[in-house]
Amino acid sequence: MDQHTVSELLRKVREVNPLVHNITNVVVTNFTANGLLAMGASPVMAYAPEEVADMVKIASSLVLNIGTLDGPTVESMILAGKSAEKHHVPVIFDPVGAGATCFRTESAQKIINEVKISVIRGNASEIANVVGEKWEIKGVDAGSVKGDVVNLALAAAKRFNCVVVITGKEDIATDGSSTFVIANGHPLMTKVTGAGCLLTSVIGAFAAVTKDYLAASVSALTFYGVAAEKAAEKTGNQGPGSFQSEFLNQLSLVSSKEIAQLGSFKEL
Ligand code: ATP
Ligand code: TZP
Ligand code: MG
Ligand code: MG
Repeated sequence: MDQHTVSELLRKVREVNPLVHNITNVVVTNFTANGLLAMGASPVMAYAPEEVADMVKIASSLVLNIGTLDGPTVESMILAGKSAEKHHVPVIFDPVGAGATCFRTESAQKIINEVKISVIRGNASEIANVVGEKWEIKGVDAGSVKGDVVNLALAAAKRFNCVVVITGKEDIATDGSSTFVIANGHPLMTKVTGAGCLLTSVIGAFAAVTKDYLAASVSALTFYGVAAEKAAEKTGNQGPGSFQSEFLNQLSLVSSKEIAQLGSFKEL
């Protein structure tokens, strides 16, 4: 794939305006809805066991995020996930904080075992902990990365038979055979809570318009990273508050032409 694929999938998202059903955490709910709206998708948050299966039926993708999980919400996620499989809706999973507590690790593994997942996106520690490696994690933030992130992503993709995305300074996306490294992004992203969670939902928007979930992931990562770079260029000396609102602006403003100029990824 090349920058043209990214531009074309972004154009398609903005044309189709896909409904992305999110079961996410209380920290990032508003930021996620605004980010999806800005980029040209249509967000809905719905958690009740009485309605999740019906909401998934009319959605184009389902995003599951365990950032502020509790027992009943995990059960809702599994109900929604089963409905997604029945209705051929892709599921994108963010195992926020896996490894920080046993409840998070075990809930993440339960969701992966019971739901057919198309893409898992997390920081290196979260992905390591879901595959049973005990990499250090500080709450929801990755600890210092000590292992080989590409091998970790490959192992996870093969184990779970899905696309795995590991983010950080550089992002990795693999389906277990083809692997891409995406260089776009900006360190100010680490100063905005929900930067990772919104990215998972943005992958959901791209996965709604193609069945090639690796291309969807690489496209989402490139688009998102370019938006971050443009926001930093405009507001970088003003601090995270201005950066956060300009980042939302850039999710709506980044054009196909800018992706062709600024997008930076390579296949390993
Ligand atoms: P963590 O909680 O460990 O920060 P996260 O779930 O917030 O993880 P990130 O890894 O921060 O997710 O990724 C979110 C976005 O921020 C991605 O697009 C990623 O490329 C970008 N990003 C994160 N750190 C950097 C960095 N140091 N330089 C450039 N971009 C970064
Ligand atoms: N605590 C529980 S969920 C959450 C925090 C701070 C948000 C994490 O968002 P991200 O995208 O992983 O930074
Ligand atoms: Mg972060
Ligand atoms: Mg995260």
